[in-house]
Amino acid sequence: MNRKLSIIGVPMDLGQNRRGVDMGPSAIRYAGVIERLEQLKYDIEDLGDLVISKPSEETEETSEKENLRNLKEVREGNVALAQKVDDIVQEGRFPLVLGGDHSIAMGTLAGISKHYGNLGVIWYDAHTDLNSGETSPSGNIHGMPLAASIGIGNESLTDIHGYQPKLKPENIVVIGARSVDEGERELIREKGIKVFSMHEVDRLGMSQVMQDALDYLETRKVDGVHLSLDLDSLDPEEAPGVGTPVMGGFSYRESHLAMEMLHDSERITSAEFVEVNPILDEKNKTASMAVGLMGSMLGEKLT
Ligand code: B3U
Ligand code: MN
Ligand code: MN
Repeated sequence: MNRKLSIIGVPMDLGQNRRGVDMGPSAIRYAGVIERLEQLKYDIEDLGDLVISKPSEETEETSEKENLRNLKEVREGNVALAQKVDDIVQEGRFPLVLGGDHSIAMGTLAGISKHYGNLGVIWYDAHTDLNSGETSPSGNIHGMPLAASIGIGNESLTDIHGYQPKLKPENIVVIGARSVDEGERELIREKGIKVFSMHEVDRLGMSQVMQDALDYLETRKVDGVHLSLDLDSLDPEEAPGVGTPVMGGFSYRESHLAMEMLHDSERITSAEFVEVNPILDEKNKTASMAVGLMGSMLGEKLT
């Protein structure tokens, strides 16, 4: 495990239409992320938060036509993030990105994937985020980052950081899916994307699913694994502070196990934790869970 960690916050909430996720990085910091990870003896560099611009009226008009809400600002934020993450990896450090809505995964992956020939991704989410302007029921770009990263969708999203695609569809594993749109289903079938829905987790248990996910990426001979964790993967009863809650999610315990297994695999090379919405949260519970999960992913153990 890389002992050098760089943390960057991305107060982005333009990838969807509920305000509040822009405060995610503050809430995660308030929940003690730096102190928690320092206890694990990491060399931590806190790069602070990126500045995200406010949308203009002109943007609203164009994005409505394309069914891509706040396209210009979402792209700009991701272009800036890609460069930051690129620099972090270049310096030999582990990027830990704090969201913000899930649209920021486009920038994170753009910065990381440049440094890998065959990057793998674990997408831990209630959704598959495989929409494009053509298929999206909402026009929200936070439902599109995985599609954009495999080169599907509007050029200004697919070519962030000047290259595409960032990922091969066969190097993706989705875990926790339970709300998938029709267009996304088609893409999953067409591209053969590996999805462990809640059905598989219920039948096999998290331990087996995680093992299968890691084994699958091993057969793909990936040279790095990025974890993209959307807090809405957890059950909203436990983690209410997320923008798009979907019933029937993971428990905090199951997710801890998943993170510990990921750590023990010694495969993980970067991570992001997204969609914490403190306005909808109870006593910063969801942000605290995010911090707990980061701890497990980075090797925190009781014994
Ligand atoms: N699939 C829906 C809902 C959604 C996706 N990601 C989140 N919600 N967080 C959409 O709008 O694309
Ligand atoms: Mn998501
Ligand atoms: Mn989600």
